[in-house]
Amino acid sequence: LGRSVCRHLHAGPRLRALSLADCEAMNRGDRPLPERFNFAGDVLDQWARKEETGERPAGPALWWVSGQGAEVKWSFGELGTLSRKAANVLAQPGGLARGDRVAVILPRVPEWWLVNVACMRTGLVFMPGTTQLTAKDILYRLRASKAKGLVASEEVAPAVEAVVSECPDLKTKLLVSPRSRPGWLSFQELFQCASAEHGPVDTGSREPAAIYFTSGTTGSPKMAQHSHGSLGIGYTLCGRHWLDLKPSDTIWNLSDTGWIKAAIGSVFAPWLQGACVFVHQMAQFDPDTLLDTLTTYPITTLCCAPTVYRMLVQKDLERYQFLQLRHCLTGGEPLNAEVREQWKRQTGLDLHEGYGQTEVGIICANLKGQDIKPGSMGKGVLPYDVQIIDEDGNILPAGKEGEIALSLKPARPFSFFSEYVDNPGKTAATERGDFYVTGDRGVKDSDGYFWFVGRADDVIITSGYRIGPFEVESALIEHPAVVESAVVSSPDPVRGEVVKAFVVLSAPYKSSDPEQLTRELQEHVKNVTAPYKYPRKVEFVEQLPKTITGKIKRNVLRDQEWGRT
Ligand code: BCO
Repeated sequence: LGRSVCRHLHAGPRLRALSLADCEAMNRGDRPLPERFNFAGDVLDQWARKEETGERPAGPALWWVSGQGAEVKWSFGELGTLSRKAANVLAQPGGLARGDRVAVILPRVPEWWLVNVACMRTGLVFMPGTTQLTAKDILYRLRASKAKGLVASEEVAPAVEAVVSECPDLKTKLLVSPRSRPGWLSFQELFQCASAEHGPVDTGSREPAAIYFTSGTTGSPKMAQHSHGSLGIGYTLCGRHWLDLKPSDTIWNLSDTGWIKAAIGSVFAPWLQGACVFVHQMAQFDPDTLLDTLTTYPITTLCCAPTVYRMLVQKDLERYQFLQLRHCLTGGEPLNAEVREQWKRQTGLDLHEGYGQTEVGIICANLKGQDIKPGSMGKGVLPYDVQIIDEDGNILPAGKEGEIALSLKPARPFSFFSEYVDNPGKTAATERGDFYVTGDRGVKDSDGYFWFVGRADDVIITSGYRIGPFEVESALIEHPAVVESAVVSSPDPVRGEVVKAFVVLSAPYKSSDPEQLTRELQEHVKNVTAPYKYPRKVEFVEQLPKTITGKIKRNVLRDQEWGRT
């Protein structure tokens, strides 16, 4: 794609008088959200103009490397031209129109960023998914969302083809691959001949922009919907004060394209600040490749899950001379004080933890320049008023454990998700009195620092993923060996916690070799649902603890795992 960049200037960028300072004022609550907002038109195209006038230093907006010699470097101007071409592909011949939902299941390839921006330009609702999704996951997502379009890579195509006949709403399938495939439109071919003339749709700031699927204790993942304003303006202060980015910075955020952390760290927060987003495709995560990359490329800012840092501190880090690394961030799961200390000792760099959720973005963080209390996830960040509340919605005093909650007064913050689509009951359940409740438990100390305690429900937080036990139990029950199961978290030195399944076996399997059966069940789960959810520990039991009404008591098993009474 890099070679096909047209040097002529973009068509009709609609520049509004919306500055970074305006966005910051909105984040602080000092200014209302504008009626209309489109990140591509109002932010990205402004940076393209600043490149032309020299107000932004020369340097890429997106710098992608494959790890096998291929490289793409796009300025904001080039990103503008190319994403306009992509927008034209989606609109025609893709036949997709404003408000249509589009599932985008791509690995970390440059096209993911193009399609993302193209969806903003055309007003399509972007629905990212990890390439670990299986046919069953894809079917659920396409049907639940009534997606009209799908953009996928070759590795995902067979899973899509296996279920597409059950998705009557899906009318467009675009394949991102150098090869064509029957039944698919070729994104690459259409892109080559697409026009670079496209004016962004004048989207409303509260108009739906993206849907993220999130796991809960019960049922299938929910569809958390975000607006153009919540994503495109909501991360301004986070980009400046947590990520500490300037236009001269280059950030590498490792998150998979399927998670909101990719939107935060690899799209909105960096590009609001005019910084460069660095991407290493890295099909399979490898700590050595990560360290080599930091010594090869001028990455100033690194963001990855605590599990990654836990893996990195096991290496001899003093052997590595990082080229320009100056600021390190982490989030998605709790960071141990000990890992922070080891990273600091070996690299001289602090780890700045952020805590957040798909629904509301970053809630607490150790901002640059703030004193860090090891083990704490920092203080509440704007635009949020973060409190610890009790079961009746009352604010608890410092030092008291309760649920982490965000004030809905004087108004629901604009950076919140708008709703769980088609699920008013679950949307309403996130509110308690004047607060949005996170479902996480914590403590606020007398200095205003927050300390994570754990989930208030059965959701498992492992390697930065949030996994609903029900999804794993549903996968296990499809295996003939499983009569019933209970899935809970279990401690793990590298991944923080892992998924553990307690399994009651059916009679024919009771005499099976436990190790072999464990492997079989693990493979089975990896095939039925996204592999990152598979139980890394399995224990076979005669029966599960239950309430008098027959409900499985996961808490008893979880307490047992964690050595709690
Ligand atoms: O460990 P195993 O090898 O036994 O299993 C791994 C993979 O090998 C396997 N797998 C992957 N694709 C497969 C497959 N198996 C079969 N077929 C396939 N197609 O499944 C297991 C996946 O586990 P993993 O993803 O944890 O892999 P890995 O390589 O150990 O990666 C480690 C991490 C730390 C890089 C990875 O876990 C990770 O990226 N974690 C971060 C997740 C994240 O970004 N979370 C943020 C969510 S958004 C948020 O928190 C909101 C904040 C505001």
